[in-house]
Amino acid sequence: MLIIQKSDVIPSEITTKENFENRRTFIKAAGASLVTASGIFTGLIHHSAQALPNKQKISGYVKTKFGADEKLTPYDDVTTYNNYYEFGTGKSEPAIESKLFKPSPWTLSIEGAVKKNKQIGIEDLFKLSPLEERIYRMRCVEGWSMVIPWIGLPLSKLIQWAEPTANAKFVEFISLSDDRMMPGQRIQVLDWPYVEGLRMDEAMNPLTIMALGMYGEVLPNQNGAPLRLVVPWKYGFKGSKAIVKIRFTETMPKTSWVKAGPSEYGFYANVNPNVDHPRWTQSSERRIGGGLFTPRIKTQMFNGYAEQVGQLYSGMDLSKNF
Ligand SMILES: Nc1nc2c(c(=O)[nH]1)N[C@H]1C(S)=C(S)[C@@H](COP(=O)(O)O)O[C@H]1N2
Ligand SMILES: [Mo]
Repeated sequence: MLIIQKSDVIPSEITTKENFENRRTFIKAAGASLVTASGIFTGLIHHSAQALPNKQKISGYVKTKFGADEKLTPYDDVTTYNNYYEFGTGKSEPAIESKLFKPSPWTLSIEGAVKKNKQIGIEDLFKLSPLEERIYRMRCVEGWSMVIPWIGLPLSKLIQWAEPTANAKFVEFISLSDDRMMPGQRIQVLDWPYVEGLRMDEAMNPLTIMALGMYGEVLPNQNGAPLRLVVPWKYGFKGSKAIVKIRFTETMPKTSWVKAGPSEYGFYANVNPNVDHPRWTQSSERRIGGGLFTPRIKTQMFNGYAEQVGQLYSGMDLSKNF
C-alpha cells in the first residue's frame, strides 16, 4: 500500500505546477541564477534537466486533529518564501537555486550512542510508521509565521527504530554537505553542514515529527526534501532540512546558529513572546499570505503548544535558556 503515485493537478494550482515543471521555467531559472548570483551559483546549470523535481502525491496518510482550526498558508507562499541558506540567504533564492537538487537516492545514517550504527533509505523511512498529516504553525525567529500541513512520522518512531542507549541525552541532526548541489555552501554564512539538536525528551515528544511531505505531496526541494525536522513550539531554525545523519550524544550539540551568534540564537529556541531577540521584538508576528497590510498577530508562548510541551521546561529560566 504505498504511498507514492504520480500527482493529479488540482485546478486551482494549475498555473503554479505547470510553471514549476515546464521547460521554459527551468531555462529561465537557470538563467536567473547566473544573473542574481553573478557567477557564484553557476555550477548548477551543468546538470541535466532530468533533475527537475517530479511532484509526487503521498497516499495512505492519516489525518490528525492538529491544526484543524487554522487557515493554511497558500502553497505558493510556502514554496517561494523560504529560509534555506544552502541555496542563498534571500527568501526567493531557495525556490530558484534548488531546482536541480536531487533528493534521491538518499540515505539517513544513525550513529553515536546507539546499539549499533544503522542506515535507512528514504523509501524505507516512508514505511517505518504510518504517515500522519500534522497542520502546524511555524514561527520563524525573524518574526513571521505560516501554517503548513506536513506529512511525516513522529520522530519518536524513528528513534525507537534507531535504538539509542541510555547514554543518549541529546539528538544531533546533520544536514547534507555538498557545495555542488547546494551553491550557498560556497559562502561561509554558516558553519556547514547545518547542524541542529534537541534534548532527548524534546525529540521524543509526540509533537515532534520528521516530515517527508506537505500539502499531500513529497517535500519540494526548497522546503527540505527529502526529509526535514518539524518542532512546532520552537523557532523555525530548529527544523533542519535535508538531514543525512542523526547522532545521539551525551552532551549538548554545538548547533550552527548558536555558533553563528550565541547572544542571539540559543539551543532551546522555544517560541517565547516574553524574551525578545536582541535586535527585534518577539511579542508579535506577521502571518505570511495575507498581504502586506495584514495586522501583526500576537505570538503565543511555545507557539500555542504550551499545553503539550510546557512541562518539559518546568523549573528552567527561559530567559537564560533561550
Ligand atoms: N538545512 C537548513 N535547514 C533550515 C534552514 C537552513 O538555512 N538550512 N533554515 C531554517 C529556518 S530559519 C526556517 S524559518 C525554516 C524555514 O522552512 P521553510 O522554508 O520550509 O518554510 O527552515 C529551517 N531549516
Ligand atoms: Mo527561521
